[in-house]
Amino acid sequence: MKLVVMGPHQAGKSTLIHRLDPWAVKMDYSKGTFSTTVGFDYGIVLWDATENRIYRKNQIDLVDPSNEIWKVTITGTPGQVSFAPVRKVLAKGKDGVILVIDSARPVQMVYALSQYREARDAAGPVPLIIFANKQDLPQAKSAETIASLLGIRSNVVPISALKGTNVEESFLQFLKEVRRSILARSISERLVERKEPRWISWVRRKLTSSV
Ligand SMILES: Nc1nc2c(ncn2[C@@H]2O[C@H](COP(=O)(O)OP(=O)(O)O)[C@@H](O)[C@H]2O)c(=O)[nH]1
Ligand SMILES: [Mg+2]
Repeated sequence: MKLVVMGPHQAGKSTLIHRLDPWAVKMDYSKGTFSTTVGFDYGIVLWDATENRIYRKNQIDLVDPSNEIWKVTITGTPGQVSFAPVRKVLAKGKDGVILVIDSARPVQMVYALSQYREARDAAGPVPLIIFANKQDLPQAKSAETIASLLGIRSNVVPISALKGTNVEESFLQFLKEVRRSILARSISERLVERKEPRWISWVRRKLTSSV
């Protein structure tokens, strides 16, 4: 399962990825206040879909191999406006998109909105979730306000990547949605591969399921 994390510069993408995978690779240039992600963050976790829990690198021995286990890769993207072509490449072919927004800086919303469109175009019809980050700050706008600023109705979840509030729960919820979408896609791809009319597949399914 391949996920991509998008969002404006300083929204909290690196913090989120490191919260999910403390061993994530981070490529930041840092000198005083002049700090930025120049490349991208990259993390890996294992998801036990049977028990719905996440395992980090140091917990691999605890994984029960008889359960349904997914390797989940999380690729961050550089958030600056000028990096749009890089984001496009990184978002291509991913199974799900996480958009991180700084809820305390609604002026960023215009960048968030353009990245939302970018993500939609680049990733295609895969699940997308919006994390309304930095909810620990008193000036943070609510998830509902963020949703209405973006002009969308659902899938905006309040989190604090810094404190870890609501991160793992929302992430697990999203993994379930991505899993459903991957399975649905692989079924329809198989139908296409067989190159037979859909009604024949339908009859075949009916016949085999009644045995
Ligand atoms: N208060 C608060 N600060 C956060 C949160 N998440 C990230 N930050 C801070 O916001 C700044 C930018 O975070 P970073 O993860 O580097 O953003 P990125 O540019 O999107 O990768 C850093 O100083 C973080 O410590 C959060 O949930 N709450
Ligand atoms: Mg970063």
